[in-house]
Amino acid sequence: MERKDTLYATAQIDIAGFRFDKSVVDVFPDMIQRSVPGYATIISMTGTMAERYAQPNSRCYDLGCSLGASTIAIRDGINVPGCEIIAVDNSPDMIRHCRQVLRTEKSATPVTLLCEDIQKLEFRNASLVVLNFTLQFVPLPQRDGLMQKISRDLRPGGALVLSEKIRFDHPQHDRLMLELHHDFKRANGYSDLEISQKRSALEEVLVPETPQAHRERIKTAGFSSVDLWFQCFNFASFVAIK
Ligand code: GEK
Repeated sequence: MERKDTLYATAQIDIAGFRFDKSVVDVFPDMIQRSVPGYATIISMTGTMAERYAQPNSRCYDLGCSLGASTIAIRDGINVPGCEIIAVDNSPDMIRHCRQVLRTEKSATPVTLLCEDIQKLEFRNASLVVLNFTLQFVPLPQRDGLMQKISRDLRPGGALVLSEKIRFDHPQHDRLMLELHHDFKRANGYSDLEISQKRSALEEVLVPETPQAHRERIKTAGFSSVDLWFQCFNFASFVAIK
């Protein structure tokens, strides 16, 4: 049964930096649903992207797969023969649990699960690379290199789906989006204490960038086009084509 996220419900004296450990894994589906506006839409449309962009006899990568929600959507969307999905996460607790989740789901498309840092990968023969809320956890100076590798290895006509928490240059607009996100969390049952303690835990761990910064990185890396296909408050998803 899915457990409710109460990790930040009681006051903590010292708030440690957020980590994807066993305590997070246990509540992850509830946590992400109640924290990320549009999460269910983004996951289901990731399947729609797979339907359109997965090429026969190619690989689809799900980077930062957590418990496999995007992996399953990709798997359900693929309708060409000979595809393989590579799902990657550097949290051993996530990978362990994801393996159990995937075992209960049957499909003709094989999934290889890797417990690895996505920065160490090559993306040979990829037709689709999905980064759903993962790039935001990669240290800033390393994001350009990762994007360049993805662009270099993608097949022509291949696609990148990048979903992120974003920030805005205009301070008033940034504040408004932040407040609307907090309203969303409050409406989903999180208290002010939970919201503020989680915010502290993520402070130096999740580093959002502006939509312009994402577009520039993606274009500079060599993609032929990039645009937003979804946004709700300070959460957005881009699709880029090589
Ligand atoms: C979903 N995509 O449900 N290498 C590999 N994994 C990483 C790295 C890294 N360098 N950094 C972070 N992660 C999922 C949700 S969650 C988003 C993704 C969130 C992993 C980390 O362990 C975690 O499982 C995932 O990226 C981010 O569609 O919790 O806000």
